[in-house]
Amino acid sequence: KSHPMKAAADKVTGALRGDTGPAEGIPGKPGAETPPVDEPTAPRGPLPPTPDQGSPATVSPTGQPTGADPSDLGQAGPYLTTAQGARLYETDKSLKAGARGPVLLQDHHLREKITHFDHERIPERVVHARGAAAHGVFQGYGTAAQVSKAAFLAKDVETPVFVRFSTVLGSRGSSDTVRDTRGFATKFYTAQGTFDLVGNNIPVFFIQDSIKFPDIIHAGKPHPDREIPQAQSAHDTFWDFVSLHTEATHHTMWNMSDRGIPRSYRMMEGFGVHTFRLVNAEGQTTLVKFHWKPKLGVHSLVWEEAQIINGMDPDFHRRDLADAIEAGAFPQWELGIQTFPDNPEQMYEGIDLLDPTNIVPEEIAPVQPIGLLTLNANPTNYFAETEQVAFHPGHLVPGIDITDDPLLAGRLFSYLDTQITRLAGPNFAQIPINRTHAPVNDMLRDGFHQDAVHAGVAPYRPNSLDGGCPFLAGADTGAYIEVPVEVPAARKVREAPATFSDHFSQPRLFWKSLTDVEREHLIGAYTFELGKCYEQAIKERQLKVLANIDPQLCEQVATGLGLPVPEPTVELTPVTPSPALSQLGQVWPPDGRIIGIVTDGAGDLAGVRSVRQAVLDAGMVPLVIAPAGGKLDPSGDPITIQRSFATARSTEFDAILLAGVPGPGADAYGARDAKAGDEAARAAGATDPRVLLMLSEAYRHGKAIGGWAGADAVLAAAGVPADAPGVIVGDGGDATLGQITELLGNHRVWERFAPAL
Ligand code: HDD
Repeated sequence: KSHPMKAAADKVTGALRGDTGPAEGIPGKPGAETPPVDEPTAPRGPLPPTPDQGSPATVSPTGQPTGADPSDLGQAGPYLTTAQGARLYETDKSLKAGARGPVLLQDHHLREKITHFDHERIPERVVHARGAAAHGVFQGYGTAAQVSKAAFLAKDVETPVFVRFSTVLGSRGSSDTVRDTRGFATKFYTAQGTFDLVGNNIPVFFIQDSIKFPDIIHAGKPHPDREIPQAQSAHDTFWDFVSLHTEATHHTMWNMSDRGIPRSYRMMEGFGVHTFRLVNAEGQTTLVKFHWKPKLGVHSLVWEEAQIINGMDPDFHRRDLADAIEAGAFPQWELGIQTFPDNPEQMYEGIDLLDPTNIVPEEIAPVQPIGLLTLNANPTNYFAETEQVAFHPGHLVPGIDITDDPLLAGRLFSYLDTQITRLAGPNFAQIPINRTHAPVNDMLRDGFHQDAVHAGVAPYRPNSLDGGCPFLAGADTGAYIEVPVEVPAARKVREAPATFSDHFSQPRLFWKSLTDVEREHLIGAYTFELGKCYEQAIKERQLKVLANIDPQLCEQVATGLGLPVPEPTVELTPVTPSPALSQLGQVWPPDGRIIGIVTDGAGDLAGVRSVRQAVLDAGMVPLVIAPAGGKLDPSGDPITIQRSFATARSTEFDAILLAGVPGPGADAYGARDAKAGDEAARAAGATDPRVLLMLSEAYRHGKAIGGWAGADAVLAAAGVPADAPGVIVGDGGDATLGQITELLGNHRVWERFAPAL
């Protein structure tokens, strides 16, 4: 049978056989004629994947109907079978010699079931083990055409994507809201091959050279003796390392800032970190830094809130992402680039672009939008997709190339290497989530978990037996060709350039660019984390690092630790603040924010109904909270209760509305809440303590609070001044909600945090 490639290949076999010089007619070689692109790249075997790697959208996590094809469901047929397809008559009882007798070794079904189960887990990622992911689409704006020939960046081209967010330090089962860097890894399934942008929510990195990656990770992970603490940097080995290794100062500072505890994956920026090199159709190159800008704004938790959530809902970010997508509130980010001329020095305004501990302020190199990312589908199966997805910074497409950033170099080795252990062999590119959407025609063969049944006898090139050799592509036929950059004559050395040695002026720039509230949070974080260290010498050494950033920062942390304030050892050079580094000062849409509506379940149901509708109309998510679960007004026009007083906690809500909760002196307990222990409180006419806790926390965490119908008394009982900023006691639901919505534009009521600075 003639292989589809054969005709095209025959054209060149003659030229190739025994020929070592440039072959006539081979694309990419000088003077070559261009054959049709698809012929030499025709796929073989079971690849390529389905047109869309998206989930079949069969089963919704909450059981919503998804219009699934029954054949896509977990249980596809009427009979349970073994892995070999033999139908089973019993799966709950082992094969025994008599009902009370010993279990028989010949029970193949028992052994197959248990053996498979025994091997269900694979090693977790050595870093970024905990994550959550979603499918989506990227749409190019076409604005990058001048600087990159990448086809997926062209105007209106839609490219399927899979994005995985993660924490770095914790194990797979750790908590979402720990203080840590967040991974933001995007797989673009482009027509020219897969492009992975494997970034973080922090634009700089701890180290300037990948050879130090094991050091920083060993220091950040739990102590090797007791394996504590889990998923956090508040311990001796982390601070020991970063205080000794001052190039980590900038990244550490971002971790201690509000960026280390994002409110949601949907509300964080992403950064490619390294400087990349783009190349356009004319072969001209431009250096760039990639940025993801969230449409919902950049928001964070406050520290106490993050800690409460660790216990209340360790899956907070994972749930938030999945719920938003399921509700149709698709999160969006704009991809943007900062562009710099590709000069031989690779410096911009005195900033070394190859040093990954540097940012370039947006004020001197604006971020120019080049496309839109929309996440619109949850994974169908966590293991198959989120756990098995394998990213790699070396997955590049024509138009995007790398620079000589020494941190990137080691990454280009590490990601492929780590997957071979994690995904058990070299064939993980065949796992559905990792399959490229471009036709594949490689000569990689065999190995563990080989899924393809490759035909032919000649997986080598040149050959004459298997229909000839596949063509090599050229620039005009879509080949990935590395930019032929000049490598300056040099000596072989283990050295860093002198420009890599300023470790303090960029952290100072960050500090100076923050508002007072953000600085206060940063001081609090340093004080907390260093306060958790046992070794005095480590705290003192880190204070010396802080003294080299800013005297005020150092002094405040030293005061919190009860330690003397050291003198700086470097000159504190002045910096020009970059307002873009602050998370405050911009107004964002309230879309998708979560509003808790608290009711006693008996009072103002009309108010609950109307405010609930108004929240929905404003594009936000209302959650009705009542003393017990079920429905309000079950026999009339029922309202579903989403949270009871037992399951609700302030941390889940961006704002709280009191829609009729009796204050002290009234009977605060609905008839359904008849716990014996509450009798005394009921007799005293107290408001439910869980409602009071919710209000006092929301107040302390700077959240908007609204209410009517007796709200004053409840607020007073919770210690919330009714005339405090961001507390609105009105007489009607809609007007109050309008004011709350406005407050949410700033994310929190910042005036309530009274900075001591
Ligand atoms: Fe890395 C995973 C981001 C430096 C070695 N890294 C990993 C993930 C993200 C990043 C988001 C998770 C991917 C996923 O969701 O599957 N890493 C970064 C960024 C870095 C960085 C933004 C600096 C700019 N990483 C870095 C260095 C090395 C690694 C210097 C090693 C020399 N990273 C890995 C890894 C991981 C990984 C060991 C673990 C699991 C994986 O790759 O697939 O290869």
